[in-house]
Amino acid sequence: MEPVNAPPFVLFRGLLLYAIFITALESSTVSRSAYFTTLTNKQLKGFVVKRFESLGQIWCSQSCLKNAWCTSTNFKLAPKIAKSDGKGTCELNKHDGSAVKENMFLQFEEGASFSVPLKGCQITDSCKNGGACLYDEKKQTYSCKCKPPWTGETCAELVTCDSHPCKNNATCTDGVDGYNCSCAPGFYGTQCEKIEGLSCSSAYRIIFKQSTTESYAIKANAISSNLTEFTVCLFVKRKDINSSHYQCVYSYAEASGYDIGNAIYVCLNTPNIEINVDNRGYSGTNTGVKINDTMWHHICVTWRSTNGAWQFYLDGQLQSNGTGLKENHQIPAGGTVVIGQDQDTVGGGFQTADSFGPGEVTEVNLWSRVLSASDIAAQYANCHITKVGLMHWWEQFKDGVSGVTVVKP
Ligand SMILES: [Ca+2]
Repeated sequence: MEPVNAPPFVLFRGLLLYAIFITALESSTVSRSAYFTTLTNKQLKGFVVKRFESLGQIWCSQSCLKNAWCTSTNFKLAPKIAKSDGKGTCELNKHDGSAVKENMFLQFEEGASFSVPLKGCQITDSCKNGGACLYDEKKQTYSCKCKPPWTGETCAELVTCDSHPCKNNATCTDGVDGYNCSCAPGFYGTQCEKIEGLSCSSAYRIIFKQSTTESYAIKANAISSNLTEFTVCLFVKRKDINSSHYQCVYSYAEASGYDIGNAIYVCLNTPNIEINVDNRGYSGTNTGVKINDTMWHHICVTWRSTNGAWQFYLDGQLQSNGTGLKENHQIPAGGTVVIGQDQDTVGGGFQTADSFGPGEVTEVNLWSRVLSASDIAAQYANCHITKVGLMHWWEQFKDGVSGVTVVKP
């Protein structure tokens, strides 16, 4: 994540458009300061909310700033008697843009001045060095969201290695143009915040230290209606590809009565990745695909009752497919999804030989439809998780973790 500098600060308010408009109309009488536009010998009539004696124009403008509703001021110098010293009458106005645009409300008034303050994101270059200006209409404040390596209220200060800007065990070096991160293997980006092969680096991840029945994420009642088709996708990283365990990374089981069966499973290591629907003790379907490195990978399995058609995608590409996998079957609703284990009973019956680890998992989602190839490619490339037909989603597993480490982005 880019650093966000959020100390909001107020400048004079108003709209630059008005200033341009007024300049064109009243060019001979316009004067501008850094932060507000002023028309001399003018007053806005009919919008005064508050009137009081003020020490001067500046104080009048500051009073306007202190009142969120104030949109402009009229200031009129007191008659030039002894020691008036710039004092005068301050009026705070409240109106919308049309009041100023329609010049009819602006009337000649000798010795008066009408001011529309400018502020925040309306002032060019409020945020330096490519920083984004975020305006809070309600609070009438703004803040800058700086681009690395810049920081500070207006993004004018350079971030240095002192603030540890480099992530994921990167090496940081200070330079004249700011810090420079040298990323550890598997990471990239200005701050090494991005993970190779894992577009969804903004989601939490769960780490399985080893193959054990104690480590999993679980969600009961994960599927709310019977499925005649589905897609399950996840990002997974193995840390030991020589493990002989089954490495079941996803299983769905429901209570309609079988001992060692899952309604859906995906196991990584059998020796190719194996998927199954309603297995009831039968062996699964060999996808012919395997993960034989320790990088992040994206997996999607699709299945359709019609013809029992299935597809297996790895890293956004269709790798294998087939038919005859539980043709005309319906997957019953109401069961439990476990990530990192094979279920031999609903929500339990875990065996170390079937468990996943060591490795990491993130963004495990299930849809009640067969996603298109482009949906799946977009998910792999940009972490675009389509909401259409989403049946269970990753955030729902956050409260169901056990024996794993949850890593926040
Ligand atoms: Ca088992």
